[in-house]
Amino acid sequence: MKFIHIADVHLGASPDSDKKWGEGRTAEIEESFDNILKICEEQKIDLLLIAGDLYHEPPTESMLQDLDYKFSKLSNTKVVMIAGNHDYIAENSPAARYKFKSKAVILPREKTTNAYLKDLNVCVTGYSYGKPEYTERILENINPGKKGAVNILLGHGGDANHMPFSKSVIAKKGFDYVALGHIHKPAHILKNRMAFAGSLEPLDHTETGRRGYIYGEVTDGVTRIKWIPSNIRSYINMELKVQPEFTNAQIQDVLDGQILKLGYNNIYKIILTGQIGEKVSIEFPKITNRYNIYEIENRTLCDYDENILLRENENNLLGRFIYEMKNRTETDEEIKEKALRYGIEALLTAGDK
Ligand SMILES: [Mn+2]
Repeated sequence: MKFIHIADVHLGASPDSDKKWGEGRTAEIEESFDNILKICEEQKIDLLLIAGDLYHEPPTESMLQDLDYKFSKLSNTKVVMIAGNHDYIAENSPAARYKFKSKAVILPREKTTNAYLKDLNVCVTGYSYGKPEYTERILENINPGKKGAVNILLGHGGDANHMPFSKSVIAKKGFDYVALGHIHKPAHILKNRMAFAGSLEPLDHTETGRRGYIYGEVTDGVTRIKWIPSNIRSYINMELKVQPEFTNAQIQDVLDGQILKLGYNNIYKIILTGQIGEKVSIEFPKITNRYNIYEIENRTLCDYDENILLRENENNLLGRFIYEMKNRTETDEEIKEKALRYGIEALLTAGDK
């Protein structure tokens, strides 16, 4: 039995809507989900598990119709999903009433239920959110639904306000696999038995690194899983090291080289390190316009001449600091140099000499 486990797709979300790449992100999130359905079809996946927050907000009826249509095109794959805290199923909401024409199942709101898939001999047990928060330890009270079947738990949560649970309590229940959602960073928390798929596309700049899905197989009672990256864009924190003699053109060169290597599509936070020359005025908008730059953090030190600074500040804290540092003998040269630079920078920035 081959399965794919995804979670936290957040269809309908529009991250970075104020940035130039933000406009296309909603469509890209959907494209990423469509890619999963394509993989299901091509690899004849038996079961697609969606562990909550497929939608960013509770879906409308027309959204469910579109989803149903997409699922109806899968010739081999059955779908079982739960609602999470974002797409919770309120009483009498479209999701509470909707009857799928395809073979997909959304487990009902606010009760432990299972879907037994006879031809696969798989029993998926889970609990759909009916409201945005549950502090109760609901997942810890769910047991395998059918003896002799492959038992899967579909759960969403893991923090204090979203069905907190202890991994070891759930591990003892005897599920063949526990497919989790809610935590956006993918995490394989119990070997081949329990994992957070993580978000399918990163949903804000704190979600750095790759995102994707879990591919699993259950053969003769043995489960094996593997996380596979599949996201269209990643957030990357990238160091850009400058040297005092660098001009704008040289900085551009270094940046071009690094981004070429890491991917033009990705969204970058640039962390500037090294030293910027005293006479260089860097024109960042000009340099970074051709890329997706979320933010630039300047951690550079200016290229000061300590001797001039020392002469000009003989009678104040800055001068004393430089004097003391330069005359220290016990420290390693590199550390001394760094301490001197950081200290000068701090004192100059504080403006309190
Ligand atoms: Mn969630």
